[in-house]
Amino acid sequence: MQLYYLPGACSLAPHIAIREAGLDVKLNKVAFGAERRTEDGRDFYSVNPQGAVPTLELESGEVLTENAVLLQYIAAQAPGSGLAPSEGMARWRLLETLNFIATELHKSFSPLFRNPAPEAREAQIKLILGRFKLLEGKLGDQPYLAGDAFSIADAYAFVMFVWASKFSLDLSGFPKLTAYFQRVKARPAVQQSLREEGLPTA
Ligand SMILES: N[C@@H](CCC(=O)N[C@@H](CS)C(=O)NCC(=O)O)C(=O)O
Repeated sequence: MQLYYLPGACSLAPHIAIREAGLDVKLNKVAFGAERRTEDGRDFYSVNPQGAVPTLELESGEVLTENAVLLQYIAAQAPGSGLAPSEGMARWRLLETLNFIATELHKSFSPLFRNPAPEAREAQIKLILGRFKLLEGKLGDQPYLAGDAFSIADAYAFVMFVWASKFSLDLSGFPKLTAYFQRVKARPAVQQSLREEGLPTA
């Protein structure tokens, strides 16, 4: 399969999940400029009409979009990896957390990428910090969001941490969450993904 990505964007989540699962992938870095071009020079809109990453092209040629769906697809390709509980309440809790990250956290960062005026920025950061507090509540005293094992929800949550660092958000009020993000960051698959995207690993 082929993952279309932009370094440090939300496509880092499926990238991490693929590395955690040990699946084969061709990484295709998309250039976001006046046009959007794949690494091999194609118009990215011809692959995904939305022009957004992550986009996953399967061996069959089918194209899958929407991060929370891609992550579940990747977990399903490696059932032994434990990246997603496949049954019981644990499965529904994982889907709940994935959806929370996608709709409440991920999208609340979007205005920050558009360089808002200082007041709007402050208000948005307050909103985001409130959502990190909720995420910390979901984590509780567990090592990972779904319990003892790393899951696709952790891959997605980690991107939110990368963005929090990018925008210098103060997460010091969330000690459990920051310790958790450091735990995720130390994982070999996460380190590999960061290196492959040319992002800081320390
Ligand atoms: N609904 C999509 C949104 C993905 C998304 O927001 N991707 C961003 C990068 S993190 C992007 O490519 N934005 C460019 C654009 O939408 O024009 C998903 O959940 O995967």
